[in-house]
Amino acid sequence: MAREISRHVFGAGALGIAAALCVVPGSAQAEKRYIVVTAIEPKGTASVEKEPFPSEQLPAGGGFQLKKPNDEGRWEMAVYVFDPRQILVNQGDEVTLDFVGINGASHPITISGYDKSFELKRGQSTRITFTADQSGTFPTICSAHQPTMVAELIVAPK
Ligand SMILES: [Cu+2]
Repeated sequence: MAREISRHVFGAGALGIAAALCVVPGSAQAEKRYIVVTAIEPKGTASVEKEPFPSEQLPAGGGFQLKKPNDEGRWEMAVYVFDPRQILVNQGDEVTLDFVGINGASHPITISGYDKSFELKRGQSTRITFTADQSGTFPTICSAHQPTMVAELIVAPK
């Protein structure tokens, strides 16, 4: 039935039907999306005996955490990030982002373009629900841990 209608409307054979089905405006169904976004701090440690403590400065802003060698000569490198760092949804989707604080006491977070600001604390989950009505790329930023703690909310146009 659908094939007959498509042939009638587009009259271009099998390839035409496939192309037409992909580009019919408004055909994408809005979905409910639930995505967990964790605030985490991957770490690496080393001993000065095997790896010298780095001498180069890292960018300021709180995102990079380089700790000097302790009494045993062990030093540590860490970085605050979101996981995932890119969140892809479709325009029109009803999106719930469930932010979960795992590492770091507090994260002041803003989703620019969608006017969402909140503080995420360790041990808490903060759910942000909205309709992704604007397409584009919207930075999601923790102001306490820059330049590393940035995720992109990418809303693909309908
Ligand atoms: Cu943070």
